[in-house]
Amino acid sequence: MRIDIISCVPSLLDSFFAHSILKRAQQGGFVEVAVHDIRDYSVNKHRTIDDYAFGGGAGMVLQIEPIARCIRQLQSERIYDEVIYLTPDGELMQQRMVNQLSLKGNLIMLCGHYKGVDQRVRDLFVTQEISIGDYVLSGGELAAAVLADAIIRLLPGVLNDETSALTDSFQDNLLAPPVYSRPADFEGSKVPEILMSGHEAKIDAWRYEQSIERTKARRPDLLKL
Ligand code: 6GU
Repeated sequence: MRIDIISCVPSLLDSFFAHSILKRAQQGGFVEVAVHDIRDYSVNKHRTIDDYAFGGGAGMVLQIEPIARCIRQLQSERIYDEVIYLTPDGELMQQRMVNQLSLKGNLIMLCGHYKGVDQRVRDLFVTQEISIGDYVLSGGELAAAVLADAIIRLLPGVLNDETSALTDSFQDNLLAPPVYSRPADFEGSKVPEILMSGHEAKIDAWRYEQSIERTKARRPDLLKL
């Protein structure tokens, strides 16, 4: 998979992809991530990328020309499955959507800023609009990082067996059960006996039951899906 992220603050994203699982995923050849600075595609010598909104009102709008040039450059290099715009008025990000995106080959992620992008970018280039939650961030970069992280960890080979994505919360609309490690007794606070019984079937049953209980208590809405 290849992910191209278009941003006017690319440095916000660079360090995110340079660490931990995302770094290993790239080094292992499972994903290629490229971050592009919209400013590099500006059509004037001052490298401007935003302007006042027609009709007035507070806030600057990211202009269509630099974004169009950047997207067209990328599309001349390879075929993209989706051009995703990260925006608070997009479709709410869910694990189901992430699973589907993880099966694609090449993705563009466009990060908005200020008052957003010129509507014509959305009309002419964007194929999918995604929000990561009902709150407003100052830009789409964190949202793109969240989405890319959620996708990349699902790519075959990125996680090993021990960190398998199959046991994640949400993969079966259930929250994950509690986990414990050594010591078995921390100042009188003990690990449930069953986990140390060595009885695999009983442990699986206990974990499943804990998942159900947790989901009922914290996210009853998930059980109705
Ligand atoms: Cl994708 N962008 C911004 N700016 N704020 C958000 C968001 C995206 N998703 C939730 N809040």
